[in-house]
Amino acid sequence: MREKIAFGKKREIERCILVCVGNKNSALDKSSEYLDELELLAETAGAVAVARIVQKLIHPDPKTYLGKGKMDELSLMTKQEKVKLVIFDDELTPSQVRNIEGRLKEVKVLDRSGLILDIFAANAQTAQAKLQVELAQMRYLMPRLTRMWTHLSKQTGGIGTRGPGEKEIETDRRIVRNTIDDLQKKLDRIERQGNIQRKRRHEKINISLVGYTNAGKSSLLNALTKANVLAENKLFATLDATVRQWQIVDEEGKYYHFLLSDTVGFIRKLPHTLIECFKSTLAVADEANILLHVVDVSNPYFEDHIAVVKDTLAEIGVVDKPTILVLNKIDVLEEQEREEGEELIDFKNNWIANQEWPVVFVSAYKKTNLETLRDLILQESLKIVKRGIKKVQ
Ligand SMILES: Nc1nc2c(ncn2[C@@H]2O[C@H](COP(=O)(O)OP(=O)(O)OP(=O)(O)O)[C@@H](O)[C@H]2O)c(=O)[nH]1
Ligand SMILES: [Mg+2]
Repeated sequence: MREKIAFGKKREIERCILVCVGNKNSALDKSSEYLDELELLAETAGAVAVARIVQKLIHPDPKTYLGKGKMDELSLMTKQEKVKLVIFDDELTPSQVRNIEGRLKEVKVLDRSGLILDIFAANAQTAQAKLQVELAQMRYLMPRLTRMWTHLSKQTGGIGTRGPGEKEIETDRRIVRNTIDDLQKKLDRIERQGNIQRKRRHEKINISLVGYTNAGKSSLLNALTKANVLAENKLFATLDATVRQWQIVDEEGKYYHFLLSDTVGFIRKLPHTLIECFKSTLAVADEANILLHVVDVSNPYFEDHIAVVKDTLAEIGVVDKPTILVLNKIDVLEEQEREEGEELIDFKNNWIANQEWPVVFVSAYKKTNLETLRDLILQESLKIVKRGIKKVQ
C-alpha cells in the first residue's frame, strides 16, 4: 500500500499553474503574498510554477473554486503552457476537485493541503514522522476516495472484501479505515515509548523553539548548542522533535540546565489532519517552560507569520507560555541597510517597544546577538525558579 501513496519519491520537475482567490477589497488582498508562498511550497515539492491565476471573489465558487470565465482562462492556459498540474491555494472539497478535473481534462488538480502533505511525506525521516504523515494522508484521502483503492481489496484478501450489492467505494473506505486503525496502533506504541523518555526530562528547564517554517529554528538550535540538526532552505525540513541539553552559567557561577527542543514549523492553513497526527511531536511546545518564537524577520510577511504561529499554538492548546520573540536573519536586513542606507534602528526600537514579550534580534547564521538571547533566557528562567517550578542546580 505504501508504494501507492508514496508521494514523496524523487520525481521529475513538473510544470504547474498556481491558482488563488483574492479578496475583492484590494487593500485586504493578500493573493500575491499567498501565491509567493504557494510557489515556494510547489518548489519544495519539486514543481516549477509557470503562471499564476488570481480571481477576486467574496468566496470561492462552491462548484469549481474559480468562476466560469476564469475557469475557461485556466483551461486555455494549461493547453498553451502544456501544463499537467494545477495547484490551488485552498483546500478544495472532493466535489470541487471532481468538477475542476472534469473541466480541465487530463490535468492533475492538487490543493494546498495535498501539496503540504506531499512535502511532509517527502521529508519524513523517523519511523514516527513517517507514520504520522501516512495517517494524515489517509485521513485526508478518506472523504476524497474515488475508485483508486479498489485494487487493494485484491491485495489484502480478507480485509474489506466486498459483500453482495455493495459499492466498490464502500470496500475502499473500509480498507482505508482498517489501515488508519493499524497506523494509529503503531503510532500509539511509539508514542508510549516517547512518554517514558519524556518523564525523565522533568528536572530541567524545558525550552522549545517554535515558529513558521524556514524561520531558522534548527539553525538557532545548532548555533546555541553543538547540535547538528539539518537546516535547509526548504520548507518543513524538520518533522520530528530534536531535544538537546544545554546550559548557561550566570555571573555568580550558578548553572542553569536546559533542554532545548526543535520541532515542526508552522504555515498558514496547515492541514488540520497534520496538526492532529503530529500532536505528540508538537507536545514539546506544550511541555515547555519557555518558548523561543523564532521569526524570519527578512521575510516581508513576517508579521503575518507571527500571527499564524500564535493561532496554531492556540489550536494545539499552547497559550500563555513565557515567550521570547527571536527575530532571526537580522544579517539580511543589515546587508540591505548597508546597500540601501535604510535605518534599522527605528524599526528595531519600535518592535521592542510594542511587544508583550521580550524581543531580540539575532542572526543564527552569523551568530549575532546570541549573548542577549542567553541573557533573556536567563531572566525568564529566574522567574521560573522564583515561582518554584524548577530548581537551580
Ligand atoms: N541569512 C540567514 N539565513 C539563515 C539564518 N538562520 C537560518 N537561515 C537559513 O534559513 C533556512 C532555513 O533554516 P532552518 O534552520 O532549516 O529553518 P527551520 O525554521 O528549522 O525550518 P523548518 O524545519 O523547515 O521548519 C536555511 O537555508 C538557513 O541557512 C540567519 O540568521 N541568516
Ligand atoms: Mg528545522
